[in-house]
Amino acid sequence: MSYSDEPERSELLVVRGTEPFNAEPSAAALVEFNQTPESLLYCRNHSVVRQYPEESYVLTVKCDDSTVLEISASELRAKFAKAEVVAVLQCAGNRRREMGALKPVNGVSWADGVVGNCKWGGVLLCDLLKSSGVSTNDYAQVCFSSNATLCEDDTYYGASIPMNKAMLREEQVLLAYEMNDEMLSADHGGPLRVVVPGYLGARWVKWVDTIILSSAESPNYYQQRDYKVLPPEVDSKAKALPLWSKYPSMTELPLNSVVASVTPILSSESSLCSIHVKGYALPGRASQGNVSAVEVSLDDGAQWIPAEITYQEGRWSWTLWEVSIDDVPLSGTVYARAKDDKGGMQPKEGKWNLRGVAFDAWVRRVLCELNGLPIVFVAPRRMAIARLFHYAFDAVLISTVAAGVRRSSGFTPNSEAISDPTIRSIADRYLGVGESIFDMIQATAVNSTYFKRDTKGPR
Ligand SMILES: Nc1nc2c(c(=O)[nH]1)N[C@H]1C(S)=C(S)[C@@H](COP(=O)(O)O)O[C@H]1N2
Ligand SMILES: [Mo]
Repeated sequence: MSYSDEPERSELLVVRGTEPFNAEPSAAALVEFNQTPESLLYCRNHSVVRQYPEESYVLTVKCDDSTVLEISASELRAKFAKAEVVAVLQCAGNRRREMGALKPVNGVSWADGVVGNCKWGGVLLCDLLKSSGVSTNDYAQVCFSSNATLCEDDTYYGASIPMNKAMLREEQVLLAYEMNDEMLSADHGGPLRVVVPGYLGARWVKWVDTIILSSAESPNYYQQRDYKVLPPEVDSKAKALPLWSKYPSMTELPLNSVVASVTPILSSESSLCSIHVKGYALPGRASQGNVSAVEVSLDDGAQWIPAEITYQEGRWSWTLWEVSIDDVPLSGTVYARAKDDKGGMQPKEGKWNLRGVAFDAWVRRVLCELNGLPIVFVAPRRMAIARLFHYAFDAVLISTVAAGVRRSSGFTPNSEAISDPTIRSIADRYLGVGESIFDMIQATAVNSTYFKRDTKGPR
């Protein structure tokens, strides 16, 4: 496998590995968009990524070993009605880093950005299978493979889903060729990928070239030996080895929510501040319905404040939420938890497992640095933009007016002008008198194309 021919990637992603390419955006940036733009959609690969031309790309449908249909990707697009679905794609390893903090786990050290809510367009798998004339009732599983390249752990990438999921129209399982109204890019599986609303990303096979109807699940490594929740006592690869076959392959991920950003609004008169908290929530099992409420707590779960749900689009989308809270101390911890339609609730503790998958504990996020997060001073007029391109890592944004930083020459902060001693010490520590705020933002936002492009500073 040679990684010399990979596509260009968005600078808004934090790279967790280059061979294969694995990268995620900050959750703070993600929640600024109802539908995730491609520049903020994570990339998760077990192999090289290549561009395959649509015209010569052939999809083969087989029943066990015998081929029943061969159709090119462009023919597929021309012949069948287009179906569209807004569905959240999530890697099972989302929040693995938090689980790994309980006890080390195996896998890419993902934070909470391996998730994205996109509009997918393509052919319903049930339409294709019906038109092929095969007797789908005779098979229990639909297996997908991408034989295009070798993978890290197998000679191809494969996954499978139960036939009843595939054949129910309302489950909207797609062979997608579009994402967000554009042709699917190579990074996200173009010309053809599987979209399985409600299932973990690992089943959304990219560059799919073969569909096999079978009585058994896909024999592929990623279906049989990975993406399974093993019990907590299995804490080494050696212990896991004889057990993989005894545990079910993952399908749906649990009800979840994440605090994506906390923006404090400070006042020079008070030692308290207001905070604006934003995040996303994800539905759990389809039988439990969708996310019905999200609540946040500032006192370790004693009291809960309801958040406002600002976006939810149908059964398969994520939920965005936000809440403003006044008179809170300058440092502290924000927790969030989600509830579903059937009264289910996100658990306080998440269960540890060796592969670090399906972590669903109440999420916490520290309020202001003051404890560990960098502080960035932002001109009020730039606040919206700063939030939009919230750096590809966590930072606390403080409005320069709220912080008492005045404009002296240009945007050079004058720490003398800062009345609040805490804020002044932060300003001294992070800015240094004489350094312009914008240079500071640029230095901090190393991964932000926006800040890189505009070098002139605020006007
Ligand atoms: N062919 C192929 N399909 C694949 C993978 C892969 O490595 N190869 N990774 C899977 C995993 S684990 C996830 S989470 C999603 C990621 O999709 P994305 O890269 O478009 O975000 O694709 C899935 N489909
Ligand atoms: Mo994944």
